[in-house]
Amino acid sequence: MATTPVVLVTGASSGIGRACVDAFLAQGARVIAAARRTDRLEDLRAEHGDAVLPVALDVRDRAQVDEVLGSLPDGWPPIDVLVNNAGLARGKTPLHEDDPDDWDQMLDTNVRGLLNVSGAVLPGMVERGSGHVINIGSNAGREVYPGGTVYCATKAAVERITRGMRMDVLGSGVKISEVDPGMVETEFSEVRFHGDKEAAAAVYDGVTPLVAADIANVVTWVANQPPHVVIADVLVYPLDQAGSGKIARRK
Ligand code: NDP
Ligand code: 8X3
Repeated sequence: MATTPVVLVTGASSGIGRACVDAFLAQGARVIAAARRTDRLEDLRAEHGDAVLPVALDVRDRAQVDEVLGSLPDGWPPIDVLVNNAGLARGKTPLHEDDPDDWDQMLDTNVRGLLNVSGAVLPGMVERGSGHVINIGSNAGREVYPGGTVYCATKAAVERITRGMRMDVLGSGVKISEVDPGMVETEFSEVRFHGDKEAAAAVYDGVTPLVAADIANVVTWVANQPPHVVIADVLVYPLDQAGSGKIARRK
């Protein structure tokens, strides 16, 4: 990374994204923190001052992504590291019982959103001959589980896009990596279950899940490798997980 790298984190208002902001700041980076909930980003700015640039961004909106990332204040670009983290699951019902609006939200955020942001940032990296894109996938991209059909498909798409991107930029000096978390306790399940806190809490019942900082720790490790080293992908589980739904619950 550059001496004082500039890192763009999408989905910086919560969970893994928020933890990545903290971890990169702790290493002396400057961070562009992007999400829709700007009140939370302003809190980040209040806590960390000028090292953070809060940016209101809905990754699904390509025109907004191009406009916002194309008009960052002087002194912020170029972006050295992009953490494509914004993402979500909606619902956990069989496909034939799903609300199609949930499919759209997952596909638009996890796949099109990642492409929109990458499309705005990658050309500059390739032109400069340096930069690092770190995509947050999931163990769910490596397998599928009942009720996770579309979410798993979006994360499988992230895995394919990551591999393809790496081939596309080969020889340019740009690094492409993927970090695949297993079960991490964040707002993820609350979002998945449409705000049902009880259903969300049940996901972590009797388990010691990962916390967001565990993943941020891996993301910064991936970002801090020597110039000639690329961590292509990493799968991170809590001790009590061996696959999607394969969880040891200790009561
Ligand atoms: P959280 O719900 O805590 O955080 C999700 C973040 O994504 C929020 O900051 C949210 O911000 C942002 N986001 C959602 N939609 C959009 C959008 N349209 N535009 C911009 N930002 C958006 O969940 P996690 O931290 O757990 O999730 C982060 C990533 O990790 C996701 O890609 C998820 O799929 C992945 N993951 C999570 C796992 C887990 O067990 N928690 C396991 C494996 C992968 P806002 O609402 O303010 O826009
Ligand atoms: C989130 C992990 O197993 O709930 O990507 O799909 S899982």
